[in-house]
Amino acid sequence: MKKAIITGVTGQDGAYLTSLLLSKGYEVHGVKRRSSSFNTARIDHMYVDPHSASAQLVLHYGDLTDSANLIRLVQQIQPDEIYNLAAQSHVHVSFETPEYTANSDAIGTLRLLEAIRILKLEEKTKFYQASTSELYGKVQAVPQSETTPFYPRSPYAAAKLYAYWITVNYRESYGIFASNGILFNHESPLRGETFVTRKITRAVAAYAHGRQSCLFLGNLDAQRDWGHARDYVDGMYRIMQHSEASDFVLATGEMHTVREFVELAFGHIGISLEWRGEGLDEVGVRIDNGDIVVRLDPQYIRPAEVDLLLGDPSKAKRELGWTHTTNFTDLVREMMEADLNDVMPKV
Ligand code: NDP
Ligand code: GDR
Repeated sequence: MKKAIITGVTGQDGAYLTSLLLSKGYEVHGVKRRSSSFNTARIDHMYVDPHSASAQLVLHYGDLTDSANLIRLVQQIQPDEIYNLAAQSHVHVSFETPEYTANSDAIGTLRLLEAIRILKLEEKTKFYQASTSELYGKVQAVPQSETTPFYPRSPYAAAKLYAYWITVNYRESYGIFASNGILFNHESPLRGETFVTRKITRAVAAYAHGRQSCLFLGNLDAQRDWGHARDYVDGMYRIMQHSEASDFVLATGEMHTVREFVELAFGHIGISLEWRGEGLDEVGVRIDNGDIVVRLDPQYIRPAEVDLLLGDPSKAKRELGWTHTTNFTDLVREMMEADLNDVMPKV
């Protein structure tokens, strides 16, 4: 039985990846942070009493800012694979907490790679780094592939840039099977509530239920290549089973604006919108009755924005046989249905 460590097991991708690896017969060791309230809602249904012989998911306390803890866990578990998904993953929040973001997202990655090296597990333990399309930042070329130059635009992206290169460096220096997945935005009903897609689907569902009258957003013109998290964790797994360590873009190759996402979400509850006004005075208006249901709020505008991300996943398709299966319309529909029913799907 293969053993995998997943850092960030309580997050969106952690939940989908845990489900995938358990279905493949792995013993999964998830690293979760101590919290004053429960933070395991996304994975609770997969957890069985550790006293049971069928327990394949083990949870450990840990934190990417704590080297001793990470070394001890890697030593104790002796994993075949480590998926480093843990991060302060919110781009806007990283402008408020730049030092913490660097510590967890950049140095945290180094700490895990060092654990592999210190414990002499270079031959045994494969390493996956959750790299991101945010590395491309200020647009240098469209679409973006493994060879497009990086230009980070936030403390988050700058921290992830270090993590990307230290992963490459440990592969080249010590022969560790260490790969980067450069993943474009991926969403699901399990997406964190403050990322724009989930913020929109929750607000539109609350509107449908009469609990919220207006949705406040920032830059409606930002364009993203949005896929489904379920497809992307399958890509992570394939990256780790590939014959050699390398870096791969995972993306849909299709791009939409935040505005289109809003229109589709309202369309799902039978409401058509038109946009009136300009700049920060722009509003989204119901065509049938003239109610303003979307307004802009400058607090959601970032100090530096990433205007446009569009991925070219041809290398992943060619070498891993990976492609996305859920399109944009189906993604919005699935997220809307979950939020309208107020259920967190058991993935
Ligand atoms: P989430 O924000 O949903 O999950 C992040 C996870 O990291 C949570 O489990 C969180 O714990 C944990 N975490 C945060 N800080 C620490 C820390 N210091 N020590 C240990 N654990 C920590 O992110 P996603 O699941 O969406 O993304 C997974 C990874 O992929 C992240 O690294 C993200 O940056 C990256 N990524 C995501 C993309 C996306 O579109 N989703 C695209 C490209 C990259 P807790 O639950 O306690 O907060
Ligand atoms: P992103 O995702 O920054 O791409 O990072 P997010 O959903 O936060 O923003 C996408 C775009 O929407 C614009 N936007 C808003 N964003 C938020 N959060 N809230 C708003 O009210 C709002 N209004 C407009 C943003 O300005 C932005 O342009 C995500 C994270 O998962 C990262 O961890 C990951 O690395 C990248 O995707 C790829």
